[in-house]
Amino acid sequence: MTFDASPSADGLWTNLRSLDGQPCAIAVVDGRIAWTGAPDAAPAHTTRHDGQGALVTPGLVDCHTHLVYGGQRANEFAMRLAGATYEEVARAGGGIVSSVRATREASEDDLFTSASARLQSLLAEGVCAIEIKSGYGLSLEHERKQLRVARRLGEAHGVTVRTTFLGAHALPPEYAGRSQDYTDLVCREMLPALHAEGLVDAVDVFCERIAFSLAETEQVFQAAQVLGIPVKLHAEQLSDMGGAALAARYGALSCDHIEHLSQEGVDAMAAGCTVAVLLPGAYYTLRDTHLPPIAALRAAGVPMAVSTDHNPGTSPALSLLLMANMACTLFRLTVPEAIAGITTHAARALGLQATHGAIAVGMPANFVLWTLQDAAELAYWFGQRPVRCVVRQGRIAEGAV
Ligand code: DI6
Ligand code: FE
Repeated sequence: MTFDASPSADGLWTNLRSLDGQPCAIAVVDGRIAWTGAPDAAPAHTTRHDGQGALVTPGLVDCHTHLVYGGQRANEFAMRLAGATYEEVARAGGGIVSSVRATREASEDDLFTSASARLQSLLAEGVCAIEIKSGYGLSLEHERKQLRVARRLGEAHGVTVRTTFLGAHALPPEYAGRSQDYTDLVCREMLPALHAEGLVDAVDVFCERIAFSLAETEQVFQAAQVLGIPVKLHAEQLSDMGGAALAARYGALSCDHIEHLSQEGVDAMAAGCTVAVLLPGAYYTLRDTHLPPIAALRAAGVPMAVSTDHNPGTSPALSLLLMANMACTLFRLTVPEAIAGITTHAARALGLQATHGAIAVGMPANFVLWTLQDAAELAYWFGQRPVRCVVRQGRIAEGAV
C-alpha cells in the first residue's frame, strides 16, 4: 500500500502500555497527538483503535545515514576479512571514492529505487524520521542528485527526512593533491547553490586523517554559519583530531562516531549542548576495539543518540533495533539509554525535538505499537521485527491494529 492510501490514525488508541509499564491511551485528531494519559481519563471518541495491550513508544528516529548511493562494496568486506584496514582500502582507491564512481553513474531514478528499498526496511521497523547525507557525489551536479533523491524519498514514503550536505566527505579523484581547492569549491559554490535550492537542512564534514583537516572543517563550518545552516561532524572516528571541540564551538547539533573523543572533547560537547551520536554498526563492521568514552559522556550529561550510520562501506545496517542491541552489548549503554538514543536524543541530534522523539500533545502522531511485554525486549531481541503497527505522520503506515 502506498503511504497516501494508508488509513488515518485519528481516534482514541486504547489498551496500550507505556515504557514504564503503565496502561495508557492516546487521542489523535487531524494527525496530531491531542491527548495522552491514563485510560480512565480518556476523552470520548467515536473511532477507537484497540492496542490489545501492546507496548507503545515514540516513532524511531535514525539520525545518521548515508542511504542514497550507487552500487555496494562487498569486495571491501572481503579485503578487510583478509586483513586490510579501512584506511588501507581507502588509500588503495577503494572506500568512499568507489561509491562515488557508482553514484555518479547512477541516474536519479536508479538512486531513488535502490534507496527506497533500503528505506522500506527501516520504516517497517518503526522509523518515523531519518537523516540522509549526501557525500557520494562530490560535485555540484551529483551532490544535488543525491539530495533531491533524499527529498523525494520523504515525500513518497511519508517520512520526515532531514538532508545533510556532506560535500566534504572525501577528496574526489579529479582534485587529487588539491584538497584546499576542493574545500573552496564546497564552501563557495556547492553549499550556497544547494542551499538556495532548499536542499540543505544541515552541513557535515568527515574530519579525519584520510579526509579533511581541522582547518578545512572550520572553513566549511564558517560557510555554513554565514548561511545560517546548523552543522554536525564525523568526529574522532579513527583518531583524535580535536574535531568535536571545534564543532561544539560552532553550536553543532551532534558529533558522531567519537570513538577517540578526549575528555576536552566531552567537556566541550557538554558546554555546547551537542548530542553524541554513537554508531555501533560501524564499530562492529570495522572490528574496532577503541570504545567511545561512554562513562565520561554519561558523567558530563551529554545526551547520547544511537543510529545505523547506514552506508555501503562501514555499516551496511538496516535495523535500528539491532543498533540499540549493539549499543548495549558493545558500548554498555543501559536499555533506557538505548531507547532514548533511538527516539528522544536522536530527534535532538536533528533539531527535531519539538516534533519527534516523544508522544506529546501537539506533536504529529508518530508512534509504534510493539508485540512485546517488556521495554527491555526492544534492545534484547535481534533479527526479528516485533512491530504490530506504525503510526507515521498521522496514518497507520505499517501493519494494522
Ligand atoms: N564515516 C563513515 O562511517 C562513513 N563515512 C564517514 O565519514 C563511511 C563511508 C564509506 O565508507 O562509504
Ligand atoms: Fe557516517
